[in-house]
Amino acid sequence: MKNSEVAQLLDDLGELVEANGEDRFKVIAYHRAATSIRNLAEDVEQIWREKRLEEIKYVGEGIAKKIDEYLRTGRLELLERLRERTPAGVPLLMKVQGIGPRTAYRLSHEMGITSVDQLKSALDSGRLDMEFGPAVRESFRLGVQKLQSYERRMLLPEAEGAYQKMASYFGALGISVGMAGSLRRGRSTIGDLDILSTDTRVIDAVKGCPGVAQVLESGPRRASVKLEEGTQVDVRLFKREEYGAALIYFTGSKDHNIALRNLAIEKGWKLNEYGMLDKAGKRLAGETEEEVYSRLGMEFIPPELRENRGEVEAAQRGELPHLVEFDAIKGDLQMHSTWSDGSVELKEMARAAKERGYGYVAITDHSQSVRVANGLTEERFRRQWKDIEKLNDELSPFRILRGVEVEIKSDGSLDFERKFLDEFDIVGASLHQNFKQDPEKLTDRILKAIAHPSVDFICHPTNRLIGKREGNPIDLAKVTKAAREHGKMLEIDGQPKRLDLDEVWARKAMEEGVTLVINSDAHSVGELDNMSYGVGVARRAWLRSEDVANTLGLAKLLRLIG
Ligand code: DGT
Ligand code: CA
Ligand code: CA
Ligand code: ZN
Repeated sequence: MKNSEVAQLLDDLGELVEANGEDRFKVIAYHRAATSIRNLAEDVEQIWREKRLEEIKYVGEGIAKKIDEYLRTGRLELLERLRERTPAGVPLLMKVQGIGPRTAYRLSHEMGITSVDQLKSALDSGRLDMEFGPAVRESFRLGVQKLQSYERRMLLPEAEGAYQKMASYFGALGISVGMAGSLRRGRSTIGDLDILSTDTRVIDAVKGCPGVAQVLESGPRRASVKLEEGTQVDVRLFKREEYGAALIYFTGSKDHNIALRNLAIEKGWKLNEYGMLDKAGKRLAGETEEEVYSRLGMEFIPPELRENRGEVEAAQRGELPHLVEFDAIKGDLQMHSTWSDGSVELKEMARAAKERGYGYVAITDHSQSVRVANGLTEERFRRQWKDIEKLNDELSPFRILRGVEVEIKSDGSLDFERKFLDEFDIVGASLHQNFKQDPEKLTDRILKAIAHPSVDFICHPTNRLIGKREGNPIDLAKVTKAAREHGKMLEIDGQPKRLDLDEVWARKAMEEGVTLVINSDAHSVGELDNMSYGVGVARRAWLRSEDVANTLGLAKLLRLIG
């Protein structure tokens, strides 16, 4: 069936006609015919053979002629001519809300702006100030922002889900594949997926994978496809003896690769995605990653550490840390229930956590001033504690700790008096409100909370929301120093949109001697799985079990938080 191909052709035509500032009605006519053909049940090629094209809704004589030309010759002259005479970037610029063909033409032809990025920097640099009024520039800016937020990088669950779907499709065909790229390194955001295989069938198979919308590129040893959601997937085929070297290369990061390649060069060798060879071209290693690292004279480097942040040197000295593992986690110290803004009842959260093999959890519902999250008053907490007590009898030796995510108020004081706070088993403090304050004030609020004797840890310290909001501009160096001095913990919040502290600051905190705690911050049973994302950050931060409080058994943990 060529229906979608022909529809795409007409859409492209419409876009280019519009870019050339032609009759609005023509543009609409092309797009309308495209939609009509895309939705046809019958094969458009069959209809064409029977010379019935004009019977298709919205297809008149002119459009029928164009479809005929394309199906006969495989080309459309008008389209090619329009492509040639349309200045570069015009169709792209027209994707920005508020920019029509005339403006796009002007931006491109007169000002040499041919991409959305260039438009953005022209706006920022003031280059357009003489050309467009402030209201128009503002509307451009909003349009660019909106467009770029669609082109964002993926968060981990989306990327993992897409990968799992493809891996199980390949699995069902008996094709084994391996994950590479930023997803294997566990980065907090993922640009595209990278998949490797030694099975020659993989290149053809990926084109037929459910969810693939478009084949971007295809050759004997590589294919790039686009999924319906817009995600790009790069698939590459290697020989068995190359696979380890290929896995290292495509796992990256680029900086890590460069460091390895330079080491090989120092030894007079050559390292690339096909293997490691000596001067004479003799193969030294390549089938497995272990082989390559060991031939280079170093320990195997876990993918999470491959960022060229000292891991190569540490591996040469044999001094890589033994990274914390998911199985070492014994409990989860931040989660919410229907008492505040969670979507699941306390007893269900606790049972689900117990089923996951944890020995303890803390229920940390919000405190009273967080009204949007249905924060609890002292009186409601006391009622919640009765529930907790009953459940603890039922679930013993599993233990639910009385916890709270207490709000740090604008002046740095906490939402409850110390006397009441001391009745909780564990207190996490966080800041959800009023972060328009200046950086010193914000930092001060956190420092006060750290110094408060009832507080055990700071929840999601910077309060960033990936892709939406930068972290608060607090002085993290001061915060980690204070945490060490007061013996307080800092959290790695495992929510995929938070991952806060991030790996860089979690590592600095650890190096300062601060203990970290990894929590799910779950608001539903499924979100208890956020723990694994938090562990990923911890590993990227070089943390070992002994750096993480909730790898301790209950008795030791209680001693730690005293
Ligand atoms: P992403 O997709 O933006 O989240 O990040 P990555 O790390 O998955 O990057 P990607 O997909 O562009 O490329 C996959 C890996 O391939 C990358 O981590 C390292 C390797 N690679 C790509 N381009 C280069 C390059 O120019 N030089 C070297 N040495 N390695 C490269
Ligand atoms: Ca990638
Ligand atoms: Ca890629
Ligand atoms: Zn919170």
